Amino acid sequence: MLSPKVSAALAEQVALEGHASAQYLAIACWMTQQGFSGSSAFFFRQSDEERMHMLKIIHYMLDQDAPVAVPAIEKPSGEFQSYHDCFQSVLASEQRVTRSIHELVGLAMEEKDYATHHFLQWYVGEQIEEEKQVKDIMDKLRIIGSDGSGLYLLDRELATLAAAPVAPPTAAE
Ligand code: OFO
Repeated sequence: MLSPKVSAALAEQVALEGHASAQYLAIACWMTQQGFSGSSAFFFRQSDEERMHMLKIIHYMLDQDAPVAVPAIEKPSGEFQSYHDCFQSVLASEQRVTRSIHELVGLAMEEKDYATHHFLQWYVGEQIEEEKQVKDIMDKLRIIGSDGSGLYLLDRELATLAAAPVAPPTAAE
């Protein structure tokens, strides 16, 4: 049984994961329009993955008999100045999600909700990986600068990352 505070905070997290999914979908569209087919595939996959993160929380709430209402999703930004700008917005989005997950973990501890605390550990680990992945790509972008051949090679590299399957959402790990 979840406390009303924890239920409300999980519902906000559902909306945030949904926003991240929509944001990555907008980036995938921009990448397609600019001819970056590998990066586009990468962001379509990232969008699917964020949707799975959203569904995983919904399944957890259902398993805990908590009330679930599908929230409105904040409109994503569709305006990007450059390839680099897309990754700046991805890093900002991931850092926002990380802060929110950490606040949720703090709330679960305050409420002595050990089940939710345990459930959230998966997200803590996931955010460490996702932030590292974005920072690694941004490091490469710093080296590449505005070199077209470098961007071409990075785009091909992201195509290989896009090939990994997205795990289905199950509440328990
Ligand atoms: Fe990387 O945002 Fe989901 O958890």
